[in-house]
Amino acid sequence: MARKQRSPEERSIDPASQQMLIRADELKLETAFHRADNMAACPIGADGMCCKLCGMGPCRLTKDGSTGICGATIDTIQARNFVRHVAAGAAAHSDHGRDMAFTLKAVANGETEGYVLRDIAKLRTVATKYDIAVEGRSPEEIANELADLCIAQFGQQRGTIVPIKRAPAKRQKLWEEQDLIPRGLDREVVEALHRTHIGDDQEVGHLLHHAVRTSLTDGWGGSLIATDISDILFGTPAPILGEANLGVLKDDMVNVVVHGHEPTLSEMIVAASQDPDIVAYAEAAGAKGVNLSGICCTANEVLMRQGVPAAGNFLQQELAILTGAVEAMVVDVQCIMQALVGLAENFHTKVITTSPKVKIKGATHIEFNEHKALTIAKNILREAIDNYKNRGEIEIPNIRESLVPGFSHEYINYMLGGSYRSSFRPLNDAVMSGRIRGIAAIVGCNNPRSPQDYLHTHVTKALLKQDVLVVETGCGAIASAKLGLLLGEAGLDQVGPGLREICETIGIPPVLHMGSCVDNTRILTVLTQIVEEGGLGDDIDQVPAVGLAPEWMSEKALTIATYCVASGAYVIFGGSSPFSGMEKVSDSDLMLKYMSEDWEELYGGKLEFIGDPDEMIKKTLEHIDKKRAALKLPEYDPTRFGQSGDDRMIAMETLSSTESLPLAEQQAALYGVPA
Ligand code: XCC
Repeated sequence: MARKQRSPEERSIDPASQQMLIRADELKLETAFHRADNMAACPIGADGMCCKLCGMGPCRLTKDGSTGICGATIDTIQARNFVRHVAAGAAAHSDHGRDMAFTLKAVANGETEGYVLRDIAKLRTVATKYDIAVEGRSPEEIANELADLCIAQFGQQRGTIVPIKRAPAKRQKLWEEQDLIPRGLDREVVEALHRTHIGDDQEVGHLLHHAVRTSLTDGWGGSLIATDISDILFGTPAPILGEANLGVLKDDMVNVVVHGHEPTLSEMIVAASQDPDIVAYAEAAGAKGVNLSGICCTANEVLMRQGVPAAGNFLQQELAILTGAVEAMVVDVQCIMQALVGLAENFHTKVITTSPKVKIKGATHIEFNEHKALTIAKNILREAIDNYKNRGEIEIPNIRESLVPGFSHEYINYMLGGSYRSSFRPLNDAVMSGRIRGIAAIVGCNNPRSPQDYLHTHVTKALLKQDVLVVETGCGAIASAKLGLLLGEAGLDQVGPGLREICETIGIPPVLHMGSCVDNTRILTVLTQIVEEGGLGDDIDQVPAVGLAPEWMSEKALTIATYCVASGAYVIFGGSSPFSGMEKVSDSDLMLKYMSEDWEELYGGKLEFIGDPDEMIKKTLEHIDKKRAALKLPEYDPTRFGQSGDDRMIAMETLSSTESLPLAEQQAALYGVPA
């Protein structure tokens, strides 16, 4: 029997996506939205009660007390599956960091083509944090030593990884006491695989302890390395004007969409697209030039540094191809759907894989290597330009929104404190006074099982009204961008009075775009700096802050959740728990108990899965208020704020309405005194 298909409006709240979903139906083509409707999730897998770790199974467990053929209980199976998810996510992010470290090393040795050490200040700051001497040394010497130190973290066998020292002192001590500090990045991932092999670790608490240690190799290891080195090589982000949504594709230019996660190739494609030879080559092909845009986190990387527009988030990768206007989709690693190649066969679009780690059957493979980066980037663009003549009928939704991304923690520090006294003091003060009730980090993916962008933006908008400052990364940030929430003026009438006052005073949007998924480490850095500034506790678990991933789907998201919990954060994920089976068949659900009660006791943070977005909002505010009360901060009261910002707005309106009057009368009107 054919399964019920959702309408485009039920599949996405984004009008550009809806338009492309209608086009897909007209062309009788499938997308992830269609496949999600056609295939219900496997119920046993969805409950986390399937074990396929050996050849005696797969074992499908459905009742309390049932076990796998080896005798493994449901709890053990769920914990083992969780450890493997976390290890995969940590491996993905950390491997990204490893490649960045190798690139830094090659740049320092002058072995690459097209790269420079762009942010020397950040290079010196990071090096100093790791006790690398900087005075009297050339940037190349410092970069060489920093690269060696970063590379060594991966293969280190004993001791503790160095980047962990970036966490608050109290948190480091807690990790040390609980034997949680990773010994080496690769070692923990390998041990996670070993421990979950048939016949190894089978105690839930012991397995989860290693899941937490493995997750720390990501947040306070590989991802931190990836973010730092990206900034050193391509510049630390600062606010820049950009655009988002499918309407950024151009009907008269060669459209090249970069998709995946790593900035190394995409940054070179940006440079190559401006090369006069490439522009002339595109013009000779009858186009006005090359128009670059991005999808997923590669989009975030080039958006926040170069202002390259984002064509969309995870669920728009297929929709971009459906426009018929994409000459090449150039992919690197992670979140790339295999379906792209089959879909592209209905159009002229070339899917070009570039990573030595990722090939897709039917795609064109042009392997990237940093030693010939610019040459390879130009070759890829020539391939796209050659394809322009094959373009057929196109339909580009005329929908795009402006945004201001690029809020690195360095920029937040600068914008709050100014050039001469960069500081988080004003932010801490605003939280302490209650102008800002608390902070929410809303991050993560799209998931075709829920309406695209709805949960992200519903939760974001509700929290802004409650004076919660929102920081975002990944596909969640692109969702808010498309809705206009990442603009200074736009949407300020929809935020609470205290937060509005802050946004107007500093001149920031109510939602701060902090980058890609590896850049969740920027959020950890902000939280650490808030703690170090003083007044909001001496560890991250005391800060009135919550992390949310309402539309998560990737294993990396579970890893991020786990390192955030281990760092002290309350984390709320959308949907139901991928380990919810026991809840259904038994009164005791050990996994859920561990992730909430036990983790809260151990780390001060916890992970919960909440399907209802209004419940997510309620729990977020309750947690923020609980943390405010524990810090003895004034109870949140929106009526106390909003006067100064609004007065200024009224003053400006008064000024413009009295512009034609003599100065004395203008002043009289402004200050409400007789002329
Ligand atoms: Fe992938 Fe980073 Fe998720 Fe988006 S948000 S779907 S992981 S691209 Ni990280």
